[in-house]
Amino acid sequence: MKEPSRFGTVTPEVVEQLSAILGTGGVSVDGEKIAAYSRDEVAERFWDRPYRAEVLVFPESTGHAESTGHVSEILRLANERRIPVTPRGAGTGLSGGAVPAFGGILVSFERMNRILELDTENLCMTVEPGVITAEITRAARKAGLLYAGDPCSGDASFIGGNVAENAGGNKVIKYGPTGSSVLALEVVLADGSVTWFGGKRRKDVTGYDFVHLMVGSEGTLGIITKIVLKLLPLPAFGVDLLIPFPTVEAAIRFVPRIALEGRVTPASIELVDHHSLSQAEKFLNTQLPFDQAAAHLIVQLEGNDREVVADETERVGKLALEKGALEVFVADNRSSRDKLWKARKSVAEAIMVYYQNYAKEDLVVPTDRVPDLLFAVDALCRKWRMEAANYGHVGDGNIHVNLLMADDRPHWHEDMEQARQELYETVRQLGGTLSGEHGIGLKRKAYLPQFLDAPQLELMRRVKLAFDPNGILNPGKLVFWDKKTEEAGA
Ligand code: 2HG
Ligand code: ZN
Repeated sequence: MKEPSRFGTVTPEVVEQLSAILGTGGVSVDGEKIAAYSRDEVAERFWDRPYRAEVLVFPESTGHAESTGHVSEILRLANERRIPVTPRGAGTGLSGGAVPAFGGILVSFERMNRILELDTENLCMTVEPGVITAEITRAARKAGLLYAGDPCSGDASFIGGNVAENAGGNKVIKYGPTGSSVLALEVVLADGSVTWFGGKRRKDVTGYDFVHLMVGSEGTLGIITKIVLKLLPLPAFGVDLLIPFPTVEAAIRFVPRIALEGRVTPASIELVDHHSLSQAEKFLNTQLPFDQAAAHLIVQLEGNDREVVADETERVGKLALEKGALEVFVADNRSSRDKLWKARKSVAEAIMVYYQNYAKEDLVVPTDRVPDLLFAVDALCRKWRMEAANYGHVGDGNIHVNLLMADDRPHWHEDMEQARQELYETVRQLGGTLSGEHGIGLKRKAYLPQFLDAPQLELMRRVKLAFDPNGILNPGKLVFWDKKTEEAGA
């Protein structure tokens, strides 16, 4: 990535100006601190070099709820001086979206962390981007309401990052990804001006749908400073079914039967294959039933009528056994449900602990092609002497294929790149796409032209230019600034 010449640098004078905006406590040039904040969950060894911001800033909400505080002033300064600005949430991202590819100013939202309003009349909540996702869930629940976003990293991730990447998670089949819960956004544009997209409204065709253009735009179009989230009534009853299968294919083939024959829409249908489960079990020092099975499905059912939920549980359970499940375990109390989900949500972290060289993928294919994808992954692993852990949101056709190397071969990175390239080609042929919920970021950008055609890449460039004429907002991510960077894959 070698295109930094169009950017200004962070001089001591710029640091002084930033300190005048934020106070000295809001600005850091400490090398160690900058290094710690200049990364996300993608291992640094994945990059060809370490990426570092030049200065780290911590905007705060300055007083009353309508103030965008510091962000507007930071952007005005950065835009005048052509300094890159990278927004950062909690650093739980899996695509390098918050990694400052061209140095510049790294904006941490950890001090903009207030829940501003819980509006029970309009069933919505207004929050700042630095609120931890699980706090939103808890605050809604206290009022008998549901915030439906449920990324696996929800205990740590910030809502701003969830919106910027359009995080998915475990309840997408029923409620959609983060974007489906976003009603409105306050956005600071590249020149520091402030606008609201959307409002506390369930319908809106007054102009382009900028709310959902912003969602998933990875900080490349504007910086989000407030978010209005849709809430729903909290379902009164919930049950999780843990269903082991003798083969991964049998588990996957069962998924569409739940809707078609069972006439049920679960809140979640998750897949955990044997290798994934054993990593989580080792990590948590725990054991789930039938853990020698090739795959487990977790099916979550919920509703307001106990009898209806019990009836659906019965139907899905019976159907599963008819379709070859080894057993059906029903978790209907807090501790058994928590144990199940803890195991599911720990797979990603466990893999990072036990493997040094890995690639975490976020592939999506039409649901009926998931078995083909996994056959191809098997073949790929044999060819490249790798292992795979396959798990994730099978109800959405979104599988986290994790390519793992048990050895520490010297050219691991080259092998991994080749394997990823081949994997992506298979995904493309299956009618799938590159990322369902983790985003493109730095990690997948070079592969975008495999999935988006030239007119679309050009359109993205023009949209970017309209929002951010100087290209200062999270440069290096999602959009090829010009034909030259596209050809260089940067
Ligand atoms: C999950 O579903 C997360 O567990 C992380 O999206 C997936 O790291 C991964 O592979
Ligand atoms: Zn996921």
